[in-house]
Amino acid sequence: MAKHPTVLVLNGPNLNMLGQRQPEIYGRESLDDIAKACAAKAKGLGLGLDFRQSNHEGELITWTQDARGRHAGIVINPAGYGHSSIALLDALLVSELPVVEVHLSNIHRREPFRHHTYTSQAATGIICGLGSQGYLLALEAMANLIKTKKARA
Ligand code: CA2
Repeated sequence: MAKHPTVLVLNGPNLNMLGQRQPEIYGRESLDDIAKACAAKAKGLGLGLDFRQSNHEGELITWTQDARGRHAGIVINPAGYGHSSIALLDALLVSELPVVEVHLSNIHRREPFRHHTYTSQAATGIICGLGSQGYLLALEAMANLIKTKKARA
């Protein structure tokens, strides 16, 4: 593992469109803006960061599988796959890493089909409705989870 523990931040389908459509729901920032804010936050927390996005379920699953032994935790905005993918849930469980799930919007104030996510079953915590700040809060929570895990080991 690298000198600093690293966190894998995964972003699911369509999040590459952030800032270009539906700003009233998802805000005006691009995913690149969020990646930069996460990099600064991770640095301040003494963490390394690997920030990725894919529109492909299989790619997200492979990255999740590969995280074991390489990363200390996973922050994930599974986007639409959170509501549909048992395979992504299985990969998160197989990773045996601490997981924090993030959603930009408050999924509980939206359509009923967004209220449930399979992936949250693998998550220690979920943050939703706070826009891009949710990613930064998730990194803070992850830093604590990693520290606590080390203290217990
Ligand atoms: O609120 C979130 O972060 C979501 O994970 C975003 C997903 C949605 O399916 C989840 O229910 C909640 C959608 C991501 C789509 O992102 C877009 C960004 C800009 C324009 C259009 C879609």
